[in-house]
Amino acid sequence: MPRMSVTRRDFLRAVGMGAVTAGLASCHTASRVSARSVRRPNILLIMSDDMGFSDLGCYGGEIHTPNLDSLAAGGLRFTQFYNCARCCPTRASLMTGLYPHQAGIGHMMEDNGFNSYRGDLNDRCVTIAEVLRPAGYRTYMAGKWHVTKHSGKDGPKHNWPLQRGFERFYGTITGAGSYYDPTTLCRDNTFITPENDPEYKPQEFYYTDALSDNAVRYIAEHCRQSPDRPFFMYLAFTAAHWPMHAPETDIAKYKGKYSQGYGYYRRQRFERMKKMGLIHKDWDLSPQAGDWEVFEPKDWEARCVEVYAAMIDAMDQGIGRVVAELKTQAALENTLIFFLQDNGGCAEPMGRGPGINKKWIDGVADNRPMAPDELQPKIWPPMKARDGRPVRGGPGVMPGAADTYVGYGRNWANVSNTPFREYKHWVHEGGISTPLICHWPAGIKAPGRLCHDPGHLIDIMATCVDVSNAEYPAERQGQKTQPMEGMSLRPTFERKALDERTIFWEHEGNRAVRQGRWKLVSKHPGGWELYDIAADRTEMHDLAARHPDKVQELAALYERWAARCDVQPWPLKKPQQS
Ligand SMILES: [Ca+2]
Repeated sequence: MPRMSVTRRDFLRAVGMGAVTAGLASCHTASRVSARSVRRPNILLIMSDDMGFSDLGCYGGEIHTPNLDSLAAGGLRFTQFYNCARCCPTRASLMTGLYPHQAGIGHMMEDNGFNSYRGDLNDRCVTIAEVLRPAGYRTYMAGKWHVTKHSGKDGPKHNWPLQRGFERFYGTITGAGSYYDPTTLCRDNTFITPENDPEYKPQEFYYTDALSDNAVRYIAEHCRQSPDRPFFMYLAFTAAHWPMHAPETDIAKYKGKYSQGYGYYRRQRFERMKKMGLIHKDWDLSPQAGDWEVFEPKDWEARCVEVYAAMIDAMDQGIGRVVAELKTQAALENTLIFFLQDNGGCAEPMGRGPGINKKWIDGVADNRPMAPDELQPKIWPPMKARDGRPVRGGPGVMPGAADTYVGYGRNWANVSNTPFREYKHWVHEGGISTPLICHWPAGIKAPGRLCHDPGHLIDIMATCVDVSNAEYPAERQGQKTQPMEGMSLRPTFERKALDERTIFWEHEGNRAVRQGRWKLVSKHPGGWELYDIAADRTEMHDLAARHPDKVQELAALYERWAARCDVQPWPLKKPQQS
């Protein structure tokens, strides 16, 4: 059982539900529901934050993820699934089935003046929850939202989860913060703190555990209140985004496990991935970032990735508790579970600069402990922990506890993204490649398979609409909606191929087009590079000079897409007032 979070029994007792679930034989099963809804699965959409393509055990990593590995073994793993390279655009695209710019989130949470860059979901898009709820689904969310610029406690809240189709919400409106005191922590529409939430009283608050525990609670409540209806749940973990925060008991499992340096683990992952069939044996390994031999202090650098691994381990344990609850409720068989990641491993140097520690400590005005109702105003330092300690960072500050704030840095992100190039922000394969695990015993044939068809976040909406028999609305609140961009992944569940199509990316001027085996890609402000992804997915052999016609053809497709989605040149300039 989890060491910090409450046990399931304690938690259910705390919310007055212990006896209820004990007597419940099944939830949403054939004996209880109409023939039509029997065919409609529950949908559990799980997303993690700032992880690389090969971190999970079932994608070649050495991190202990037995629960996700088990879902993979009983389901389907995609080897060429793609996100949008960054938190906000990915979440906008995932929730709406559109490209991020079409949903109004072409960049992050700031309003850049263009309709495609408002930093707020627009009124011409709908969320998966808004589509499934009218079809009879109950809708729940636990986790990180990050698709509105209005993240203050008083809103406006028109784009908060409850106003965007979810009936219940526990999580954070904004995108980063302490795992022991998350900024913008909410229950439904109300800001709370880890100390003043009457509905959740763990021995020690840790955000990843809190999300898992509340997801378990929502499933139990659902099966008690609405056993004849399916549910849609969006469980958006912030693991393993910086800061590297994890319970000491989980970190201890990884003590000394990364002492051999970056290259060793990259080579190990590369070989395992080839054996597992996730990558082709003839692809080159992308260039090494960092030299372990000269890096100092090594014990600090190793500690950073030990905590990173522990964060993923804790998330996997939580997913295990969620799956166990589905089993207890006899609902696992007909629940379609997706697991995916929002962008590639993160090379941002947060909390790693040699001069920051003094600045951060000096930046905290007082060391008074925070009152139980006092909201954490900061998403990064200078800030203090709830007990008043100033938060520290920089080389030598061992991360993990609430008074530390450190990222794991570029060199470990390079390991996370093995075997690919680049990171979060960029649209080379290291920035946009994600695992996608689909698990649905009642709906996926030949479990344990890999699927090599390319897919993208936009396909999740289309798949949800397909399996739920929901109707994608032509209008929302009197505004005409934009049509879905993606295609249902359901054929892959039945061992059929997806139709070929063209997929596009733009983030901060980094651009890409994927069509069949070809990918045209550019790292801002550079020119186009062309890769044959079937032969060279690690993007080591640029064929642009050899195939100028192909470059021209794909570039023209990109320009047409960019115009259609109102993608603006980077860096953005405020539009001229007329
Ligand atoms: Ca992210």
